Amino acid sequence: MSLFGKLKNRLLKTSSKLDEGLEAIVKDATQETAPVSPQDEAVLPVVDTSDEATPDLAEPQSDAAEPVADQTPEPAPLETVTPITIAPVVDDAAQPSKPGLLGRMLGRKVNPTAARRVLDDEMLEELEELLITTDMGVDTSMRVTAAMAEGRFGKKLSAQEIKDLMAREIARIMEPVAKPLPIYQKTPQVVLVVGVNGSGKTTTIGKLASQFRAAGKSVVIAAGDTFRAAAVEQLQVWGERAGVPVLTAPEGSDPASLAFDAMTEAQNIGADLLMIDTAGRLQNRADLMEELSKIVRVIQKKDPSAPHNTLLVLDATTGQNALNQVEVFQKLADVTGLVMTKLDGTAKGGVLVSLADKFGLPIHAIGMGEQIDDLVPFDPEDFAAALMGLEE
Ligand SMILES: Nc1nc2c(ncn2[C@@H]2O[C@H](COP(=O)(O)OP(=O)(O)O)[C@@H](O)[C@H]2O)c(=O)[nH]1
Ligand SMILES: [Mg+2]
Repeated sequence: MSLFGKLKNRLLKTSSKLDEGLEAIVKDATQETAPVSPQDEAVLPVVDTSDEATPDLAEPQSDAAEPVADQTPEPAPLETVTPITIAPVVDDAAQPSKPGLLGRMLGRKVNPTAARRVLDDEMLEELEELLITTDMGVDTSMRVTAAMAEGRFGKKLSAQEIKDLMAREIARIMEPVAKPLPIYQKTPQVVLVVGVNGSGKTTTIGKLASQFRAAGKSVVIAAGDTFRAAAVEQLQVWGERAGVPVLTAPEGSDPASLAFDAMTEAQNIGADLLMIDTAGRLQNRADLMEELSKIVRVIQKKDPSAPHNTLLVLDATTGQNALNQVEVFQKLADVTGLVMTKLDGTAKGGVLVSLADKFGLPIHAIGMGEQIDDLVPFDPEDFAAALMGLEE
């Protein structure tokens, strides 16, 4: 299955919620207002795909090669390495260079028989509320609806056209943050992984380690969540599967000293990447901050430029709460990028749009399930199209 197909299937909960809501909004008024006459449709080339719609979306996406220079200025990014080691190579090969998925979708013919409703304030408000139900947040929902309404007030729109227009705006919002995890020349590249308990840190490390390993990188994992024996075992399973050494310490021992040992080991064996798992208990912020900064301090004894990435892992099922978590973790650590997990099976997928809009932090990958392949690179067009339930 294509990556888009998979994404679309997994985002079904959010997209079908949007779908049903949209149909209801459009249908509602079709019943109230007079039936659409054929002339009405003819005058309304609402989905103006030809010129306006495509250019910005169809532009070649140079994200893959783009360094995150503004986030982490010190280490020089490798310009030759395509840092989408997290992208399943097979799927890419199956899809010849995409001339903008959305662009192609928006080029569809307008369906003259579809139910339509005149775009007015009331409908805008209903659309806004619909987006809010997917946890897109008030501000972002308003931004999306306002943008889609621009120049279309008083015109009749079908649910399909609204979806297309919204997808376009969502993709536009997310474009700037879609950046794969950058790979730096400096090795071992240290990736510190933070986030609340249960957000998916350990799983994400396992998936990333496997994918990096499959891409020929040597990886070392430090099982820094020493509070939970289960977390250590979980990582060991992933490590075994991927052939990646997992450094562990006895339950309850100091994660910083484990991180230091892991750094030493990674340097000794010339590893490309060191991924450090951490505990995510938030009951006591001061404790957590102290623990994270201690880890940072000790690895900086070995490499002052480390950690090169601090990934914040967020659970999509927590909805708008993810925004608070970003704020909190930005205070605790120098967050350089996000991974959002559990987008499969949640109706709250809109939260990712909200995050992109509000923080502008790079989104490196998204988790769509519990298997290795279920961590996929973040593609704004695919995501927007899948979120809105567009068909290719
Ligand atoms: N459905 C789904 N489950 C996930 C995903 N990522 C992690 N999980 C599950 O979420 C639970 C918590 O994950 P874990 O990695 O232990 O979280 P941690 O406490 O942050 O280390 C586990 O049962 C994982 O299998 C995802 O993308 N989709
Ligand atoms: Mg864990």
